[in-house]
Amino acid sequence: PIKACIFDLDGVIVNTSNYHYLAWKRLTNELGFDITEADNEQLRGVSRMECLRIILSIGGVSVSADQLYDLAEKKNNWYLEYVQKMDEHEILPGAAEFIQAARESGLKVAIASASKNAGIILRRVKLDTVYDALVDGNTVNRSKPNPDIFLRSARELNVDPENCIVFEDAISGIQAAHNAGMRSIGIGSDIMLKNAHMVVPSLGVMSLEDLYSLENF
Ligand code: B16
Ligand code: MG
Repeated sequence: PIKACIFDLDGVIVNTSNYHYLAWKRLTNELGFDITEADNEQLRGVSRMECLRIILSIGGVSVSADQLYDLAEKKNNWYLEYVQKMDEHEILPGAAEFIQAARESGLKVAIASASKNAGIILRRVKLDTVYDALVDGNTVNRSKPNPDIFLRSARELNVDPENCIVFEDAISGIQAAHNAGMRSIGIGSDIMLKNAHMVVPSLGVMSLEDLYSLENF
């Protein structure tokens, strides 16, 4: 039986990826190169330091370990300026309603995000009271496709992995869910997320009935 839903944050509940993009772009411009939106797609669900490594390799730039840390902090400060301006209007269509419906039907809810800023974002959009557990980049080190973040979520909810459904927009996140022994629902393009058990363009078109149709998988 399905007992819990685990939601990724960026790309599933809010679109912070655009703010990550603007902040990374600013950093690369300072370093003398540029990144495209296609480059930004590679950064979905990837931890901050790993994103920085990917970006520097795109620009063919190498820096010392100290500089690496400073650059990541600089980007994060810019990113946080955008986040501070967020409010509940930035919740993706249907996300708040679906989470509430899931809870009302007795399912547990966790948010599992690679972001170290997940708590701040959830407060900004007023979704900080809708979950039973939050596992983020401050709690878990190994990033998706490693299953740690989802296994930790299941443990905090006191639900077995096989009874959890993961909602993810990143290929590595779908893989992490499967590595955790969980079923997955991809949010986005069904071509890109073809490995998921089900794909929907957004939570706005997802019903509890659709969710329970995964019981037999
Ligand atoms: P931070 P998610 C991820 O969020 C983003 O998709 C990814 O682009 C970002 O680098 C990562 O969080 C870390 O974010 O710099 O705020 O710690 O999709 O796992 O909710
Ligand atoms: Mg995501």
